[in-house]
Amino acid sequence: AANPYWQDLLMLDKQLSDEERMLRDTAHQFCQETLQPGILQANREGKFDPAIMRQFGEMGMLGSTIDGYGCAGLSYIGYGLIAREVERVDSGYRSAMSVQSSLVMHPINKFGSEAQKQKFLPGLATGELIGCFGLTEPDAGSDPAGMKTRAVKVEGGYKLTGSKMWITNSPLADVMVVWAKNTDMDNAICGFLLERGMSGLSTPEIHGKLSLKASITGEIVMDNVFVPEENMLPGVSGLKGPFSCLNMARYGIAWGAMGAAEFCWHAARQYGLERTQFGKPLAQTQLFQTKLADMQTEIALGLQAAYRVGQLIDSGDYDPAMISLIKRNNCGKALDIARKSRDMHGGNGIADEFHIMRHMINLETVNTYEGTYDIHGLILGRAQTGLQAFF
Ligand code: TGC
Ligand code: FAD
Repeated sequence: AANPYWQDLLMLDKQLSDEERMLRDTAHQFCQETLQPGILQANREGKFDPAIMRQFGEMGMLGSTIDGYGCAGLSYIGYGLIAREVERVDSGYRSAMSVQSSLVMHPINKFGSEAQKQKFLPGLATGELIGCFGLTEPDAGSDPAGMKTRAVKVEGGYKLTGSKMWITNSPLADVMVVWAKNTDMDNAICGFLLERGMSGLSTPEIHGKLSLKASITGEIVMDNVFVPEENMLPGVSGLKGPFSCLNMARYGIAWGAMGAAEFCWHAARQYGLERTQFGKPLAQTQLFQTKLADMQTEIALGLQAAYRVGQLIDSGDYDPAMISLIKRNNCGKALDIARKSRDMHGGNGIADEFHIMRHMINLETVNTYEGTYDIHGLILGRAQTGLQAFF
């Protein structure tokens, strides 16, 4: 008989508190009952239903680490456990949840004025408002310092001109956290809260994506958009503004990628138990078993690492390099696991009903956004040698 702990040999379950286990189980049930049944069709049609944001809101899954303003005030371990369950269904749904939480609500909460918090956080927490985060540009991806978007001081505010590319949820967003060089502050990068309806602002959808199809992605095009002074984030300037948001989102991705990987691992195991070739179950062959062992190992280690970083974030002792370590490792390993699982499913592996190839293709994006695999390697390289090799 199989070891009863095969899914959790390092017993992460026992490291969690009763509340954390309950949170995980509630998130699991919601994701499996509410999100999983519709994902096949959503992915086929390339559609993101904004009602999902309101469902996340009802479940307390938006801005869940924030205290007050209608948010749940969870620990970062709790946030990670949620991300893992959402991404077990689809990386695009986890994207929607983590952009809203870590890249929109977190900067407003951390760097915003009280008036900005009151105005935006409660609506973002319920999902009535949808937010997005504009850092990347057509000519500035891995190197956001090269951004061209400018904020020029005018009476009562700023005029923003430029364009942001590959922005999750921008076509649906009511509020957009946009990072721009402030010409009034020696071109320091500042954050601005743009609102739909501002003159000169448009958010065209990007079509033709083969990955993350159940997530909507677009541009933010700004042609002299007037942004009132009170919509500038007062609490930060410089690249540490956007990067400190990315720390939180990247941390959630490290958990989320393990959720997608677990789906692919469990499916491969089940498929191997049920599928017979050459007179015996595939799961009884040596090649199949060592592949399953590799999956089990990387997932158990990846979850432990994410848990450890969560503890350090919760105790205030974290360093961004440790987040690069788990974002890079867990995304890269999840992608490898999904590719292996695809192979182990044979021809069925390419059928969308089996969900494996969707996860695999999604993980290509997850391995690229929020700092590519290689960029996080360079961050880790710099952190141990003191030498930067970016340029
Ligand atoms: P560098 O000189 O390293 O730093 C500039 C300033 O920023 C500070 N800093 C950080 N602060 C907090 N957390 C971090 N992780 C930080 N990293 C750097 C740093 O201390 C410095 O502060 P100060 O006060 O001295 O000025 O800047 P660099 O230009 O050399 O950076 C290089 C590099 C490669 C590390 C950086 O550019 C990078 O991380 N590039 C990757 C870009 C990226 O991740 N883009 C993500 C876009 S958003 C997205 O993908 C959302 S997908 C959402 C979804 O759907 O889930
Ligand atoms: P590039 O930076 O051009 O990199 C191309 C290749 O070159 C990569 O392999 C990279 O690792 C490599 N490379 C780059 N520099 C170096 C170097 N110095 N040394 C060695 N190799 C190097 N951005 C946002 O701001 N908000 C969002 O909501 C958002 N959502 C996204 C959603 C999707 C579906 C996708 C695909 C992207 C999203 N992004 C978002 C953008 C994402 O963060 C960028 O795509 C990512 O940071 C990489 O930038 P790039 O695409 O310009 O690639």
